[in-house]
Amino acid sequence: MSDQFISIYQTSEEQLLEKAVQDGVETMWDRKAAMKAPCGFGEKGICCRICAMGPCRISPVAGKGAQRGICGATADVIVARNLARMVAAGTASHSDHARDIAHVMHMASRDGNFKIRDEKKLLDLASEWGVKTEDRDIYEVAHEVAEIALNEFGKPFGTLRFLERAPEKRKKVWDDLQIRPRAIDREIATILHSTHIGCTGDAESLLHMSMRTALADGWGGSMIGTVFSDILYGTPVPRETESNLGVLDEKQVNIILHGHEPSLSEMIVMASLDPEMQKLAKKVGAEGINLAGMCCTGNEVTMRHGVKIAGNFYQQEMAVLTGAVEAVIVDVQCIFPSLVPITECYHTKFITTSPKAKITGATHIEFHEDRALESAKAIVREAIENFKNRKKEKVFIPTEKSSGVVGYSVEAIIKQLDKVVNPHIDPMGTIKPLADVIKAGVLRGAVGIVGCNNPKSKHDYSHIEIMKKMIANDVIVVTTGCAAQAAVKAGLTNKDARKLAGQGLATVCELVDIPPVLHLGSCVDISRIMTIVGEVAKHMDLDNSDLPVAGIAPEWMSEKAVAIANYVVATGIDTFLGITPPVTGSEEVMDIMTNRVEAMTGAKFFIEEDPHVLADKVLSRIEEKRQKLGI
Ligand code: SF4
Ligand code: MSK
Repeated sequence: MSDQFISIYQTSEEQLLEKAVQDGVETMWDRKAAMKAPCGFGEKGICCRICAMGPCRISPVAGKGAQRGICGATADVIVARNLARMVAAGTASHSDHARDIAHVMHMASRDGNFKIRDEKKLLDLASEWGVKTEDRDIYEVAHEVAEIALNEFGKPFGTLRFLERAPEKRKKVWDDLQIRPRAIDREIATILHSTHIGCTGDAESLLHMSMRTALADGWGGSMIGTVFSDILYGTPVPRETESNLGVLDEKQVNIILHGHEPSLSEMIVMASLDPEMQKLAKKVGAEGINLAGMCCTGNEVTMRHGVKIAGNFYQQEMAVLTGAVEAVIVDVQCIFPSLVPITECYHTKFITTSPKAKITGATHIEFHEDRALESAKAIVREAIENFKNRKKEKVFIPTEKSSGVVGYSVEAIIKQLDKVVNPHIDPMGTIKPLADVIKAGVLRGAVGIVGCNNPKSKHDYSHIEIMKKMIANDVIVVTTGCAAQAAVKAGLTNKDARKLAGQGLATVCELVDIPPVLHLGSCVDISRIMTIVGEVAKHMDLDNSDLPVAGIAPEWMSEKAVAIANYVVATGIDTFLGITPPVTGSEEVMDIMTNRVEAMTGAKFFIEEDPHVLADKVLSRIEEKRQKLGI
């Protein structure tokens, strides 16, 4: 099934790139070619421009070129400092996204646009955080909980609340290492301070601080992003969707929703269902409004509303190349500025909505949360009115699309697992069945496959090859972000994909009625993976690092991915990177990441660009862990 997909997919990709040439459009491939060979210093992480005495490019090869920067910083320090700043930027991005969601919850009201959709989750969180709930209006509770969350960003004392959700053994590791993050903003500020000229000059200390900052993402910003989005917009449940550019519809107004935060996209979904908007679409000659998601926004709206997915990160330019998109609506993160010149070649409107991510040349229609639906309608109206400008002769929509099931929140997974016991007699409501099948060896282990697309790797190829190898070897896959969208496109989140699984996994899939690859959501939803791993560890009275599990980022590209990789390792889970990070210029940093960090956190980084070799390494590490556990 997926082999067939890969060949089909390449055909449509090639067709669109040919169309780009005919239409005189420049794509990322033209720009990549113009870039020629990448800068060797940047690639190794040994270029420093932190102060104006530099930039300093140093050569760690003995006797050749500068050995230290002008201030005396070594390759180890420069590489570690650059990496730490990537972690800070990644943590800031996920966490600022979460802050906005918490603000939205603070303004939620019964008669407003933003409502509480999962009251149980809110009440559970309120009791976890010691907020009184009896005899109180649910919105009063929501506002107090939101205020506590907002204080997690800048509180002067204490450490992050969600850390308490981790297994006791993991908390002890964090305490021993003194890497429990304090306030989220504080960790980001501290690491920026420590990487200023003339501050920390020790690679190990920088990587140690990076882990603390990254944990402020995984167990702070990202977890707040996930939990608060569920409370406001609903905890996802499994539902069918379709993915790939074939979801675009020639007869409808096509709107691409791209970016990350669900607040805007939720309102666009509501606005597009509004009878006034539907009527307007008919009036301009369209059969309706077709929303299609992209990147993490795509994941947010598909798992809560079944909105189809146009594609992942790499396909943002491709979507416009179809000539059939009336508007690309974006908020923050992973948006190519090239969408300006490329949309100018067609009738497509490129609409930015966040003051945090304005792009020169785009149409900026600011999304105001306090009049959210009104703002969303204004944006949708722009798209509809643009339908009449579509040039029929420029339209080419590839036919490829796949169906799949998305929306496996932790709650949904537990509910499915209850199917292994008789749900009418004794629903367990716990992760026990998963722990049992892992212990018994029916499943050898579990992996999270996450992250982006990167032109250094063939589009989606590493994601899909690694997923296929995992499931064939009875390793269940959970996936988020653009990797999850690759899985849907390849048909791997389809329940039929159990045909590709080993016997043990196929049996579990059949009993529990799940596909072998579970779509868990967007990048911030990696916090769901941390939660599941933690629950299995608690159930088995183990630490996360004892479990036969791993994190894999086959085609990562963003600073957010660097933060994720660091918090996953700090959480005790091995992380396999399919793209080499810019750290190879320092032997010490490489040694810490791929070796010494294991003695600290029980997990380490593996760097391997060949997806097949990477998959073999994951499988042998999983067996190593099983052997240690005697299972
Ligand atoms: Fe050069 Fe040091 Fe300034 Fe970096 S901080 S640019 S290594 S002088
Ligand atoms: S959108 S961070 S390209 S996964 Fe979250 Fe995709 Fe990576 Fe952006």
